Amino acid sequence: MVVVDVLRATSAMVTGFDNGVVAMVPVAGIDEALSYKSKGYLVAGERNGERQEGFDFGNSPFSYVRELVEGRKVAISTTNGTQAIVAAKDAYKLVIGAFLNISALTSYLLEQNRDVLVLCAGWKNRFNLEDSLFGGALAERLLASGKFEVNCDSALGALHLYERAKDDMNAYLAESSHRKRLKHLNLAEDIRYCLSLDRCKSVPELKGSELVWGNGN
Ligand code: 3SL
Repeated sequence: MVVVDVLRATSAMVTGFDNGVVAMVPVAGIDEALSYKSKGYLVAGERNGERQEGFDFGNSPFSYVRELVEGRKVAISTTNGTQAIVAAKDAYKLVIGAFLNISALTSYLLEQNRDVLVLCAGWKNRFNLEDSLFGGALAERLLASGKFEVNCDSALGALHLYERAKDDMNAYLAESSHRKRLKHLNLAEDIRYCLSLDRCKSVPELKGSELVWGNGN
């Protein structure tokens, strides 16, 4: 199972690992996240895009600077991304996807040689475009290997969307709800970064209740 929340939870996670985070605990609730402070964790995340009181930082990938996070553990709670992870925690294997790590993730999945299910976090239990674009991008790469086939309309739909959008995803998403939401919060730089490909090498994997670096590094 690949969990994705392109804007911005899973993009922040892979950036964190690439910058030296050693483990992340995704939790559903704000108080639960804050309870990790006394155990020496940094606490990160947001509700409706905004950092919560008592959190060390919000959900911007740019908050995960090496000087701050290297060697640290992070407890993270977000509006949708961590909810999806918690909901899927019993999957055979759960890994984190983003455009930022899509090549590393593709290699990892090809090595596993198992069926792949993409769980799009969406927004408050609703469809969103950006996570579906990621699903299409990943399906395109897996199909190109010749080792996978697509047997469901949701993957086909995602592939068609990605085909339309891939030359300029930022422009394609101009009218999408979460892009507009983040733009109002002055997060245009976050959006541009989260839509860029292959800036990270980590594939975080859930082991017990913690995400750790799951692929070779
Ligand atoms: O919903 C989430 O998990 C977040 O990624 C939302 S936000 O981009 O931080 O607003």
